[in-house]
Amino acid sequence: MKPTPYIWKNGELIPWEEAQVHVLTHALHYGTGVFEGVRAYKTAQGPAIFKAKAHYDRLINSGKIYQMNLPYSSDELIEATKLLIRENKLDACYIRPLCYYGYGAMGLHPGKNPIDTIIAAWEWGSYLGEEGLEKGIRCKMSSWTRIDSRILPPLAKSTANYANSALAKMEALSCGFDEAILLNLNGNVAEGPGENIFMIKDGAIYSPPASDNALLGITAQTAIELAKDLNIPISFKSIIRDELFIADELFFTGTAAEITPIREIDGRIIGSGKRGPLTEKIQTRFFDAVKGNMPQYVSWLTHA
Ligand code: PPE
Repeated sequence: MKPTPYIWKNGELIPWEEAQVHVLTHALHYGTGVFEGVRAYKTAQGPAIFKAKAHYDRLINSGKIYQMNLPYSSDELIEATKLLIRENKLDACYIRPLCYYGYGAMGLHPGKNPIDTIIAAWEWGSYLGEEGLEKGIRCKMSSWTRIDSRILPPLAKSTANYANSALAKMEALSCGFDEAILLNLNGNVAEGPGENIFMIKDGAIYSPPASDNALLGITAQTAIELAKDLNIPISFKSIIRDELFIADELFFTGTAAEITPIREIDGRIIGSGKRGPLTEKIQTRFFDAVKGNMPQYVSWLTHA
């Protein structure tokens, strides 16, 4: 990761190196933080934040689930993000907003500890590799189960949830795969450690519903809108592991992962073993839209 000049913290821009926390920060011990992952893309009119409002609204909702009253509104955080992109002179970047219980008292109840808010931005290329975007990636069915809403709320993008994701990711990589796929406690397909999953069968697209413990992904919602505009039928339904094995095409969506085809699971070749035609159609439109090349989707972009 290449440092940028500034990080936004609690209303001000501070030098990257000075954005430090105390070792007794509450969130560091107990995972009491909520965050977002956002991207800004290079467009002919300068850098544009993709679906900024949807991301910050989800951040506020993550806070709500954790009974954290975030100190800033979506609009204030969008303005802060624009300032950060401009002052860091970034054309395209990944943006990481985080609200966390800071330093104060120790003990599980965060009590009166401050809620600190930071936004960082840096250049981050393709999450699962350029080759992955084009040729598809190899996945492992995880031995870890996706968190359940009776254990940790999967719809909140909280730092605590990502211990589950990190375990799955580490296992997949140590077994020689690119990424993991997690089932939920009922044995239905949930999602990747940092991605929603989509399955294509006989010309129709399916994705697990939120009730199967998948995050309400903003890229997933975008893929749904793009598929609808292409007249491809798309719906939410519970999916079992076997259905993935015999799918025509599979792909992941995520802010970091963008739209990444899946070409193999545990040694089984998916479809033709390369990016499928419907995946490619949606992926192409996605990249055109985020770069501001499709007038019908410019409302998704907020220029910095
Ligand atoms: N599921 C999970 C568990 C998840 O973390 C993400 C985003 C998604 C689905 C896709 O959601 P969306 O970005 O709104 O389309 N994962 C973020 C963190 C990745 C990381 O490694 O850090 C991201 O993509 O920014």
